[in-house]
Amino acid sequence: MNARQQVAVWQTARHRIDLRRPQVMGIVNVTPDSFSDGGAHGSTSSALRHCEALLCEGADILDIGGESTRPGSPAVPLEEELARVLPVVREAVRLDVPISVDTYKPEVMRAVLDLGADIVNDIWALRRPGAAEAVAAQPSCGVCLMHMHRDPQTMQAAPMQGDVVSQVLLFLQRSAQAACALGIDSARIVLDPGIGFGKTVAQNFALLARQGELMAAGFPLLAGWSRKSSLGAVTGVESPAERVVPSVAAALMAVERGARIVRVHDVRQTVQALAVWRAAEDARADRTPEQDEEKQRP
Ligand code: 9MG
Repeated sequence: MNARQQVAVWQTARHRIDLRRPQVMGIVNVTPDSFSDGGAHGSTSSALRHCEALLCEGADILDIGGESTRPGSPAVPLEEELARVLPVVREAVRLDVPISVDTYKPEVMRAVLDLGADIVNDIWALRRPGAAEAVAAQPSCGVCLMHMHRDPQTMQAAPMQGDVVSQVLLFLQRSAQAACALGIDSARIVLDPGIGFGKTVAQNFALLARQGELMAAGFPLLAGWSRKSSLGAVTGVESPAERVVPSVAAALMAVERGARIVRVHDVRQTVQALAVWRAAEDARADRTPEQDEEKQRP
């Protein structure tokens, strides 16, 4: 299955997201320990200002999270995560844009879906007890199922072995099948290779180089390269906040290879890069078969 044959809509609680155009998911960290923004959006009002700023920059979806997924970062207690995320989600759902919440805890999933959130973005792919049931219980919310090797505390200690692309594909296919078996409609599901989650730099780039193989699962793909350490490794840019150009380059390459959603910190720059990509795509689509034949004649 190539990019043009992919499913064109992501069904979420309040929005049917049109995936014919690549979607930019803006990251809103409500964490004091966030690896890339130093916790600048740690309070409700600054998080909401950040939501509004990302929308002005062209974000199509907002992804709000209350626990850092940086390798080695500690798990946040349930009450703390609820206290960080709920006040932000309660206001963000008024912004007339799909609201995604990055969580693996079923209690948080239920609470944010009750507040009107549209999407659950789960780095554990609904493998934590009760998570799949929490999502299945909502008639139409969207869900992103991500591949992760081990867990955020231990994933870099022993990265994956063998052919990472085929293993990730198999995992994503099985995760989607398990979700569908619980009654989650396939139109609600998006898959994500989980860049950086228990993979070496070479394995992350293999997932980008061979991203087309992941399309065989038959679901839209989300790619999250933004500011990740693999980009630092190949560019020498140490500070995550300074990895804007590498992040935009990776997002663009992921879209070129078929990703339909990119999860990014730097929305404005990504939107601009994708406008250039789209202009070229539109120009290609405008070409008639006759014009193509004409061009090929000597
Ligand atoms: C929460 N989070 C951090 N990185 C991510 C990625 O690459 N994909 C998704 N879906 N979520 C992520």
